[in-house]
Amino acid sequence: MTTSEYHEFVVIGAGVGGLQQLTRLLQMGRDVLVIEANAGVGGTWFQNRYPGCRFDSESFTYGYSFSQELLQEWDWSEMFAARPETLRYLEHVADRFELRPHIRFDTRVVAARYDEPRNRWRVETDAGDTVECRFLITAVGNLSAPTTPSLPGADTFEGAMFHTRDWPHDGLDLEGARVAVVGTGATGIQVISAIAAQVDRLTVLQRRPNWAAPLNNRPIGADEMAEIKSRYDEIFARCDATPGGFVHGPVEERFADADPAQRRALWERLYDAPGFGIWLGNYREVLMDPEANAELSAFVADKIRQRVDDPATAEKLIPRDHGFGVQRLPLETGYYETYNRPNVELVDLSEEPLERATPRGVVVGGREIALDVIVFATGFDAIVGALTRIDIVGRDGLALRDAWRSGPRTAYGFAVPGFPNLLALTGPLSASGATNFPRAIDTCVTWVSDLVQHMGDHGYTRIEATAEATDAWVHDVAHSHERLLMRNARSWFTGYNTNLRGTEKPRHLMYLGGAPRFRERIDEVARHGYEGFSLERV
Ligand code: NA7
Repeated sequence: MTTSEYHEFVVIGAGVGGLQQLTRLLQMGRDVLVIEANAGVGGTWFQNRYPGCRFDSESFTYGYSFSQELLQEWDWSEMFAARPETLRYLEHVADRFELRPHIRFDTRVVAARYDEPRNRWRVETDAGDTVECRFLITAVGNLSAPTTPSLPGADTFEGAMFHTRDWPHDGLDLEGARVAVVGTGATGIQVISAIAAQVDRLTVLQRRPNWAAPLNNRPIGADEMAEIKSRYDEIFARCDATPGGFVHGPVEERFADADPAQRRALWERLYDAPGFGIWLGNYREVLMDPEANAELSAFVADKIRQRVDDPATAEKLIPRDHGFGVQRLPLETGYYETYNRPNVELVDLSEEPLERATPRGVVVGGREIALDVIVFATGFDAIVGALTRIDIVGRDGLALRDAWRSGPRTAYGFAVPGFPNLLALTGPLSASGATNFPRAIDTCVTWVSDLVQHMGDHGYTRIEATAEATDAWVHDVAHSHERLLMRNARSWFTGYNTNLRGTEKPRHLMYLGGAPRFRERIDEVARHGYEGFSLERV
């Protein structure tokens, strides 16, 4: 049965972004419906249930900063909380701010069409319902559209086979199981480290190794949590000041001014310290200058050699095609030591290609490996995929998929010419993909909420990014890549993992100029009456 209802705002997704946007709009007294595909709130933290899933952000920088009461009542148990705790936190937020009545669960948005004469979006769900709204806000997640390689014979495999995002919600007994994990990104590295001791035999199918560094997690005791609570203003101010929105920002000292012994001393300290320090709290030059990067890469390669007993295996785990930190750095707990276990085998797919699945397992390099479980930790169609998987059609029948066929184009990640009143909370070309996500979400929710307040105050009912402002931003985003070695990353940071075929170049999916500059820029746009956007009363 088709029903039609109207809300001023429809928000797609009840993850970290959708929940904050909903809270803010309700505080502003607006009429909002959130449509969520899952049965509960939490987005990424609801969906990803694989063993080992946890933050790489310090827990106390991941929580929302918008409510002092919330900050003071919530205790984090670890520096880097595991998924169940994060999900409990987001459920607590949903309860505390009475968000659930405004969320329609178990409902997936499949299409959205802009009805120009009525200046409304018609949102279609997989339940066959249509909901109309004035503003459509997407909070669909940057890493929520999984990619699974097509493996010949996959349908004949008699064991369990799934993407990490679809890890069975009822859990999976791995005791005595023969398991293969395909992929060694941040997810694969967490899964591999978490399950190696439980399973009978673990086969890691590695296409390319990734650089990884220790998470150095530890519990947060009651005294330390009280101390953190007393410093939240300072902690969030620090996050606001760093390019990545973390407590870690580049050191002031220049790489060239330090001698090799001083560099080594810094790197030893960072390697043993919690979190992303070795990546983001390092000399600026290590992510910009190939020589500085090579020296740091050699330091980390030696760490891998020290931690892995078998020299041949250690060499296979050391990336040769990119330097340290050029791709998103996975943080690990005992990952390299996993390969010292007798029940773990590393298969280098460049030597033994993954040929096919059979009823009993997989064939690599002509040999069959018997398996009970195949786990695809093969990543996501990042930043773009969750949006283009929805059939979004704007003005004059223009489909978002077609508008972005040769790469996403947005004004500041928020808006796309030809798609009036569609606001992507952390869309392509935003800074959020490269930022401690909730900190970027906070920036973006504030900006979007101020925008709709401004529109209401002035009687505007339609907003659309201009083509000129969008072109200029696309150009600025490209420019933001030029200084960084990351520009060549063959990973989800550049869409290389899914969007590119053959000889195409990496794409620009995010602004890499850092969160403070992004914030300055979008605040300036707002100060100038939303320069670069056409605002109309229709
Ligand atoms: P990533 O970082 O995109 O990693 C995916 C991994 O899967 C990576 O090692 C890929 O190898 C590998 N992969 C992808 N396709 C294949 C095929 N066809 N065959 C073999 N191996 C393959 O995704 P994650 O889920 O680990 O992490 C995503 C983000 O989630 C992470 O950065 C955090 O922000 C949270 P490749 O390196 O491309 O050769």
